[in-house]
Amino acid sequence: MSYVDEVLAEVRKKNASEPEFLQAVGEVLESLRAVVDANEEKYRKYGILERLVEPERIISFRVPWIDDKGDVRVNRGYRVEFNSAIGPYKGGLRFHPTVNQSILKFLGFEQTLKNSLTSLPIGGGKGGADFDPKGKSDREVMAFCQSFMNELYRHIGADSDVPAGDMGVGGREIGYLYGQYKRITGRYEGVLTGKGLTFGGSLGRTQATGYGLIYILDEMLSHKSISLEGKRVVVSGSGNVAIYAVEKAQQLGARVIAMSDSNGYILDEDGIDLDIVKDIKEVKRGRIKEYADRKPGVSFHEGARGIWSIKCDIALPCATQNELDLEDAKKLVENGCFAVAEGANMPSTLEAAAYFVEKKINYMPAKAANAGGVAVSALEMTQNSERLSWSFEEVDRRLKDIMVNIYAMTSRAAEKYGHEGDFVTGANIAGFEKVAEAMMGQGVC
Ligand code: NDP
Ligand code: 2IT
Repeated sequence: MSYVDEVLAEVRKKNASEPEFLQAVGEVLESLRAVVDANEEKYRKYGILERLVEPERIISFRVPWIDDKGDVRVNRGYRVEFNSAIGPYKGGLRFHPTVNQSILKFLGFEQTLKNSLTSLPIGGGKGGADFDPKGKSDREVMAFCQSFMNELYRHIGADSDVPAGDMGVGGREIGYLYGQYKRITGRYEGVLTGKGLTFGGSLGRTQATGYGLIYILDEMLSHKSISLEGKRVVVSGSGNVAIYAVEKAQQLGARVIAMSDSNGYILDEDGIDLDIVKDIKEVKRGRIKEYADRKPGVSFHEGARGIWSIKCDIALPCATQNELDLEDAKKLVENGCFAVAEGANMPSTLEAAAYFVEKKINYMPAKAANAGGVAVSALEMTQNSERLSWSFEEVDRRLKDIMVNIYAMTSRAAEKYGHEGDFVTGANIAGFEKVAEAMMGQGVC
C-alpha cells in the first residue's frame, strides 16, 4: 500500500465522525501523491504525513455568558493549534452555530498549507464557537467575547498563537476580544490581528481577503490574455470577503451582478451598488434581501444556491464550505463560466472541484485564492513588532506582490509534477513542501 493510502486509511478510521476534516485531508493527500511517491523514504522516516494530519493541540472550553433577559447561556469554544512548523499558530476565529471540531480541524489543516503559501512565517490554527451573533445586541456580543477570552487568553500570545476574524468575527468582535485580553494580562501586544486602526490594526486588513482574491484571479487570467473588463461576475455571500472582492472587481472594470446571504440572492443586471450593500451589511447588520427593496429593478430570490444558475463569466464563492456542488458546477460551466476563484474556505465540494479541474476552466482553489487575508494579518504582526504602521498603499502593494507570487508558486509546482494548469495540485504541493521541510528540519516534534 502506498504511504498516502496508508495514512488516508488511518485518518478515516480515527476521524470517522468528522466529514469536513476528512474531505479537506482527502483532497490534499490525493493531490500530494506525486511528490510523496517521489520522496517516500524521507517522508516516511519522519512520519510527515501522520504528523501533518494530527493537530498539535485542540483546546475546547465552556463559554458561559448572560443574555439581555438575564438568562445564563452556554456555548462551546475551541482553539485548534494545528501546526507550528513555520511560525506561531495563525488563523481566524469563527462564531457560527454550525461550528464544531470537524469544521475547525478542516479549517486549521487548510490554514497550515495556506499560510505556507504566503511565504511569511506563520503556522496554522483556527478557533471559534457555536455562538450565533445574528440578532444579538452589542452588549450580548461583548459579554460573549469577554467570556470567550477569559479562557482563550491563557493559550495565545503574540509569539505563540495569533487569532483573527472569520465568519461572524469582524472588527467589533476583535475589538472586544482584544480589550479583554489586555485587561486580563496587562499586555498591549499583537496577539490578535484585524484590530481597529486606533489600536494596532493594519490599514488594508479589512479589504485584504477580497482584494487578494481579485489580484490572483486577475493574475491567472492575464496569463490567458483575458481582462476583467466588462466580465459578468457572480459573488456569493455578502460578508467581509464578498464585499471587498466586489469592490476590487468593480475597480478593475468587472460587472458584478449578484450577491447572496444564507436566505437567498439578489440579481442586479445594472451592476451591484456596493454603497447600498455596505450600508445594509456593515452599518445596519441587515439582510441582503433589503437591497431589492432599496433599488428598483432588482430581484430577490429565496435560496442561496440558486445564485450558481445565473449566467456569468466568473464565479466567486465567498460564503462558506460546500456551498457549491457538482450540479452547480455543471450549471456554471454549461452557462459559459470560464473562471472560478474561491474566497471562502472549501466552498466547492470534492466533486465540484474535480469537475472544474477536469473541464480545465481557470480554477483557483481557496488556499491560494483567499490567502491575502492571513497574509496581511502577518503584515499586521510585523508592524506591531516594530511598533510602526505602514500606509495603505504600502500594505496593498505587498499584498499584490504576495498574491502574484502565490500564483507563480502554484502554477510552477503544478507544472513540475505534470499537472499544468491544475492549481489544486499546485497549491497543495507548494504549500506542503515548505511545511514538510520545516518539520523534518526540526526533528520529530
Ligand atoms: P462574514 O461572516 O463576514 O460573511 C459570511 C457571509 O456568508 C454572510 O453574508 C453570510 O450570510 C453568508 N453565508 C453563510 N452561510 C451561507 C450559506 N450557506 N449560503 C450562502 N451564504 C452564506 O464572513 P467572511 O466574509 O469573513 O467569511 C466568508 C468565507 O471566507 C468563510 O469561508 C471564511 O472562512 C473565508 N475566509 C475569510 C477570511 C477573512 O479574512 N475574513 C480570510 C480567508 C477566508 P448570513 O448573514 O445569512 O449568515
Ligand atoms: O481563513 C482565513 O485565512 C482567515 N479567516 C484569516 C485568518 C487570519 O489570521 O487573518
